[in-house]
Amino acid sequence: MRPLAVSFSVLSLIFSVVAKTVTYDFNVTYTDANPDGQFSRRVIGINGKWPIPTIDIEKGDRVVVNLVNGLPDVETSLHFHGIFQNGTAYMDGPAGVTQCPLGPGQKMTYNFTVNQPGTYWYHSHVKGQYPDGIRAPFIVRDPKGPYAGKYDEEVVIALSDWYHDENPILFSRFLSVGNPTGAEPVPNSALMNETQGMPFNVLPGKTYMVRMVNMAAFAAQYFWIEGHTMRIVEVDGEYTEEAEADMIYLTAAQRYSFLLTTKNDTSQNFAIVGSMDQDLFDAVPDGLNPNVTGHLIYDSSKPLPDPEDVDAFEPFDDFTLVPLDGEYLWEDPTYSFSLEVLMDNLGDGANYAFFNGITYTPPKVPTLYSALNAGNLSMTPEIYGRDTNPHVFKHHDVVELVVNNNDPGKHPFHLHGHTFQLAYRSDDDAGLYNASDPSVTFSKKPMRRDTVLINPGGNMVLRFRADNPGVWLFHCHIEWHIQSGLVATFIEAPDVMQQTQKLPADHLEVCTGQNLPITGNAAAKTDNYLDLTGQNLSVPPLPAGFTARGIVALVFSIVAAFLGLAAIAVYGSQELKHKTA
Ligand SMILES: *[C@@H]1O[C@H](CO)[C@@H](O)[C@H](O)[C@H]1NC(C)=O
Ligand SMILES: *[C@@H]1O[C@H](CO)[C@@H](O)[C@H](O)[C@H]1NC(C)=O
Ligand SMILES: *[C@@H]1O[C@H](CO)[C@@H](O)[C@H](O)[C@H]1NC(C)=O
Ligand SMILES: *[C@@H]1O[C@H](CO)[C@@H](O)[C@H](O)[C@H]1NC(C)=O
Ligand SMILES: *[C@@H]1O[C@H](CO)[C@@H](O)[C@H](O)[C@H]1NC(C)=O
Ligand SMILES: *[C@@H]1O[C@H](CO)[C@@H](O)[C@H](O)[C@H]1NC(C)=O
Ligand SMILES: *[C@@H]1O[C@H](CO)[C@@H](O)[C@H](O)[C@H]1NC(C)=O
Ligand SMILES: *[C@@H]1O[C@H](CO)[C@@H](O)[C@H](O)[C@H]1NC(C)=O
Ligand SMILES: *[C@@H]1O[C@H](CO)[C@@H](O)[C@H](O)[C@H]1NC(C)=O
Ligand SMILES: [Cu+2]
Repeated sequence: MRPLAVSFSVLSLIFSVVAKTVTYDFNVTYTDANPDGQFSRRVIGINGKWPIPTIDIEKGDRVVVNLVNGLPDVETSLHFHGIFQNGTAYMDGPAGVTQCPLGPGQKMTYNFTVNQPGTYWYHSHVKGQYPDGIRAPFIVRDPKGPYAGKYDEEVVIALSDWYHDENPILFSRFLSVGNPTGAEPVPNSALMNETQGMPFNVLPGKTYMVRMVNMAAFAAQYFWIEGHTMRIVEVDGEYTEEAEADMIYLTAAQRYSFLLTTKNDTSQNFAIVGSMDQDLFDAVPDGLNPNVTGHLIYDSSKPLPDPEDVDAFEPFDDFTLVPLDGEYLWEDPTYSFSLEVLMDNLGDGANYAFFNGITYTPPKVPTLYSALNAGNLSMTPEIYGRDTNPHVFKHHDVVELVVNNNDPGKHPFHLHGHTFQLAYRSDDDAGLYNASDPSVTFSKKPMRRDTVLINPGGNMVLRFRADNPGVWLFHCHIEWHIQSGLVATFIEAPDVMQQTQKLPADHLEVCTGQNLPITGNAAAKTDNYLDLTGQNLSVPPLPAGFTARGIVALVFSIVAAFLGLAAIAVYGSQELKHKTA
């Protein structure tokens, strides 16, 4: 825990004069952990430890992460979620987009300055890897910020979900003909600060700035502190006008900071509760405890109460927040488009996710590298490949993005390199967005965030200004859906990027060291950027005449038969084990 405000502001006086460089040497390694106390397993840690370190800096600081992939068998990379990487787009981290993945034994340096205060996190951006443990908060303190004098101490609380099986095993079951409806693996438990029973020792009559981040693979969580009110002051790195809440809802990847004023008396301790949103789960396994409990401890000699049941989950609505800087809605979009969300089966019988009929498939050359090498063809979307789902913006375009959720599930959509304005979000099952519907009204001063929940069967409108040349992914932050293709690529002012950004030599060496191409279009063609022959494409659709429904039914019957046999085999052998044990 941090020293109290007095000593902290003395420190910040010393440090705020010159921005400093904060260096981290990270060797990504396997280790073992048992965070829910139910099951010990292999996890991905850093320098032999798990949980991995929190990055903790001040606004204006430079961060240097010397990353080594110490995993003997798989690739890795780091993404700094919510950090704009303004001028350093190649430091953003997603493999296949802004860099090549680091193969076993490879190293590279991430080096960037951070001029945004707030609560962020960092995680691997190689398919499905962070749920195995490589995820932690990234805090940018703001000793001169608008709320600086209003609290005594800052404290981080990270929520997450946890699986007993490793992601590659779960993934091979998820994206397979044996799972034609695309039911996502359900976590085994919920965690708070990567554990259960987290103690939060407090002093009476103080105000704490609590910085929360949900680092889950899948589950959103409702969060509340019994007997206390939260005063929200920040979401996803954007300050808000103070807003009171009894309960908040954090999707995977969202952040909230709130002020928490403690009581004057220390007669009692209080439960801190996180509860996974079970609407996300297709089937809730028997015995699943969706809740994680911690405690606000005023007096450690007093009992730690169990949480009381709440009757209904009624969390704070983030669309009612107002940005503290009062920024108005961007008017008159110059680039408007929509993304249609759908889940459907492809020819291999597995259930994929689509934006506008495209399931994301990585290109042969990282998209950023293509953009920097394509000369005047960089503004032509086709060169980035059909299945990267490319959209090219001109510098300073006012972008309006409509998302129509044709799926009955909730999805938390995240944009790299920006926060977007939350112009509009429909209720559940509103269908397609209709701009001329009189009931659609936009906020005048919409809140901005980098991750937003879309309602089941609903739609939303997001706006932002293309003022950050780079290549930025837009994707669902449910890791299962990233892996099944719910990703689009936004290429922003590549012409400007060509004039202002240069790839670091050590990043290029990561590619060349694995014989991966560093120039050319999505198909690695350098002679003619319009020739996409040999580009990576998704699995082809179902054969003509086969409806998705048909294959689902067919597969279901096969699977049911299989499951029947498998169940007999499993139960049979268990019976045997019990008898012999
Ligand atoms: C990283 O960790 C791995 C696994 O422990 C070890 O083999 C390797 O030598 C380490 N590399 C560096 C540069 O520390
Ligand atoms: C980080 O980038 C800055 C600015 O380009 C440079 O001066 C510095 O040497 C770099 N540091 C490392 C460790 O690469
Ligand atoms: C949660 O974990 C972070 C990172 O390790 C730590 O700084 C913080 O103090 C913990 N929070 C509480 C309430 O203990
Ligand atoms: C706690 O005590 C302070 C100082 O005496 C007072 O200003 C404040 O209103 C009290 N808070 C509560 C919740 O009673
Ligand atoms: C989890 O919390 C909810 C909300 O209070 C409650 O209804 C439910 O019974 C709890 N479940 C378990 C297993 O404790
Ligand atoms: C894309 O192409 C590269 C290079 O040929 C290959 O290594 C990679 O596996 C392909 N990826 C997909 C998803 O097709
Ligand atoms: C693009 O650049 C190439 C060579 O650099 C040139 O031949 C071509 O005319 C340019 N095309 C346009 C549309 O500017
Ligand atoms: C959109 O809303 C307008 C105004 O209510 C209505 O006339 C029109 O039919 C709607 N369009 C669609 C496609 O529903
Ligand atoms: C990036 O920096 C430029 C100034 O260099 C600024 O105008 C722009 O707003 C910044 N964009 C973001 C997303 O930070
Ligand atoms: Cu999703």
